[in-house]
Amino acid sequence: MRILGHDLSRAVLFKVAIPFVGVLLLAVALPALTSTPTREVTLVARGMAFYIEGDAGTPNPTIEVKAGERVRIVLRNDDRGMRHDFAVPALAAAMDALRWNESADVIFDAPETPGTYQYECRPHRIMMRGVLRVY
Ligand SMILES: [Cu+2]
Repeated sequence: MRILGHDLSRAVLFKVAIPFVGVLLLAVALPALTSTPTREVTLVARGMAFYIEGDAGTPNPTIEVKAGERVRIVLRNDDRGMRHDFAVPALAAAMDALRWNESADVIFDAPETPGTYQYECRPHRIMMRGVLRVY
């Protein structure tokens, strides 16, 4: 095989070129792997309120996250006939509105400074809102 005027044997190709491509792929994949969300919260929108999945007793619960961590919020809309979304306006985090039985996620980085931020369903923020607490 000739590449750029050099003869490359099959042996050179397998010993040099293929490992090189492997290292390149790893370099590309590594940032994506390290930015995996460290905090995942699954919410359900039901009866005009948010609930943590599996905890039907606490409407619009406080969501606690660590400063600087990557957060993934998954929302499932269990309200037939209603459209809901999830947003943290102060952090410019939002998803498109979901129809009944749809799910979506939004990924954002918690601020580096502890504090509290409002999360909400933008179409129903009077009823559907809670506190995102960054500690
Ligand atoms: Cu809503």
